[in-house]
Amino acid sequence: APSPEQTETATFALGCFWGPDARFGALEGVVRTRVGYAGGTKADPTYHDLGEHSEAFQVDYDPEQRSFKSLLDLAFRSHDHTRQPSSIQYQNIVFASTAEQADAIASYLDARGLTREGIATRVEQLSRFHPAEDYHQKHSLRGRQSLLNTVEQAGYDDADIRESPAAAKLNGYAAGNDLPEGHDLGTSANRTVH
Ligand code: MHO
Repeated sequence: APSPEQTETATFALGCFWGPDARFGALEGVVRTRVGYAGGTKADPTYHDLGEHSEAFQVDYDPEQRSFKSLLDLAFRSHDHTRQPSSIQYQNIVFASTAEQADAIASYLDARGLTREGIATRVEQLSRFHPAEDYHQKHSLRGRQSLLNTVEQAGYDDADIRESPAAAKLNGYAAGNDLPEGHDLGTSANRTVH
C-alpha cells in the first residue's frame, strides 16, 4: 500500500532520543520518524554544541490510523511527569505545533487531573526542530550491520534512512519493539484514551 498522503507531525523530548525514536517508530500508524534538537534558541545546534536545546524526536503519523492523543499518552507513560532531569539535553518536553495539538494537550492533562503548572514536564509551543546528525537517525538500525547492509543495498542513502517508513519500522524492531499484534504500546494507548 502507498504511504498515506496526509500525515501530521508530533514532537516530543523524552531524554536520549534513540529509544523513543524506535519505540514510537514501531507503532502502527506512525509513518516516519526523525531525531533532532528543539526547545532552545541556538540557531545551528549540533550534538556536541546544543545550546539550550534538548534531544527531541518527531513522528509523522496517519491521523486516520492513530490519534495525537494516543501519542501523547505514550509520551506521558514514557517518563515521570513529577521530575525533570537537571540536564537540559535530556529534559522532558511535550511540544504543540498547532492549535489543535495545544487543545489536545490541555484536554489530556485536564482528564488526568493534571495542570501545566503542576507538572515538571515542559509543555511548549514548537518553534523549530533541528534534525540531528545522520549517525543519530535510526540508531538501532544503524547498530545492526546486517540491517544497515540490507537498506544500503536497496539504495537507501542517509536521507532515506532518516525519512523512510521502512527504516522507521526496521529501527523499531531492531530495538526490540516488535511486540505481537494487538499488544503493542500504541494499541493499548489507543484503548486507554478512547
Ligand atoms: N551517550 C549516551 C547517550 C546518547 S543519547 C544520544 C549513550 O551513549 O548512551 O544522548
